[in-house]
Amino acid sequence: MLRPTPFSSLHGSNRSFPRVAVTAGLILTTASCARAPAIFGTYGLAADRIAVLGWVFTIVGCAVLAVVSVLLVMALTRRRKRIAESDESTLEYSGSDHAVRWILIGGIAIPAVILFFTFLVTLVIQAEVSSPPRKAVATIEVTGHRWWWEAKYVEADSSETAITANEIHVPVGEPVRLVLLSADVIHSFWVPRLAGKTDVIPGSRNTMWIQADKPGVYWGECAEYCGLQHSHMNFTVVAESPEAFRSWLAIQRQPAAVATDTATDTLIARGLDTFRRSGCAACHSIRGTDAQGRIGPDLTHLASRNLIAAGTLTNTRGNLAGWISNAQALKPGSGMPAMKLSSQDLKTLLAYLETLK
Ligand code: HEC
Ligand SMILES: [Cu+2]
Repeated sequence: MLRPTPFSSLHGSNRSFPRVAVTAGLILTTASCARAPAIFGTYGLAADRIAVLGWVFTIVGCAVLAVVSVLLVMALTRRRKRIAESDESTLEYSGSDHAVRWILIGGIAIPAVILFFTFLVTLVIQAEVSSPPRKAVATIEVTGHRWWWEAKYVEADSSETAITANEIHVPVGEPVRLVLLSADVIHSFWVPRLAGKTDVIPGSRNTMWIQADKPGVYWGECAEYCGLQHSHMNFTVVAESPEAFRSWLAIQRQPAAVATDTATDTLIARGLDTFRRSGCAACHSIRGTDAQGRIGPDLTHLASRNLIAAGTLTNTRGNLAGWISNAQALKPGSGMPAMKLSSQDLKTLLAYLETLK
């Protein structure tokens, strides 16, 4: 009888290894199909040009790989010529002459031409995307925080400034200038379908521009690892008609709908009171009230946003309740502490927050 060796289990797993590898490979490839590769489906001038650059490099790279592979196969399979004793010296001489020519042309001249060509294409496209085709219609100061984005619409009159978080509205078909600032570490601002990445560096003001050619909601993310919740540092760019954009901006400039003493509904008035008593104002601002905190997102128009916590949750009553009660369970390490509120306080708070349209 064959006794199982200590390695029998290993043999078993070895045999199933190809199956595991194929399954894992399939899962990975189908997972990547869930969303079309964003950099090739572009909706903005800058991203278009970058996609062209991507294609040029892909095609040139594939062509070089194909030619080199064919040469390699030829070199491996070619049979060596037998060198006759008598004219060994002459053959050797012509052989090395041949080799030198291969090195000069194939190893230096052709690569130099290819590299020069790709360098030129890069320079041209870099120049094209460095500035917008027209004067930007708005300037937005975007500040990266661990782990969310603040967007401030810069106006000549600072009382007109609108501040929001993680949802940047822009007019469709118009270039918008972005000034990128960081409150802590290096982040990177990236909306793959609209433009290339730009790093967000503490102490410096990097600028870029974006333009969306079609109305829609474009997904953006932080593209520079910045700590525990880096993968939950997302945002959206909402491109809408210039009229819709202007009316959105007009609302965002306004102070909160229900300010300090105008709350007539008792539930809502008690909610604002809960907000004050619970220490939320230490970190959050609600313009039009005495809440002036600057650590977390401005909540003046919280109810107008589709997502909260930098794209982590949809903005529903249930998610808001869960977020406020235990943000640390939903986004561990985030700057928002778990707030222990009584169910009555939470109810009034939610009623108030829902008025912040
Ligand atoms: C110590 C500071 C701090 C306190 C206190 C605090 N928050 Fe926050 N809050 C934050 C930070 C930071 C974020 C951003 C978290 C993230 O997305 O990573 C946040 C996010 C939020 C958001 C999501 C906003 C958005 O648009 O994504 C809501 C809503 C919110 N807080 C409500 C409250 C309420 C209500 C209270 C009081 C019961 C409160 N917070 C107390 C720091 C604080
Ligand atoms: Cu980041």
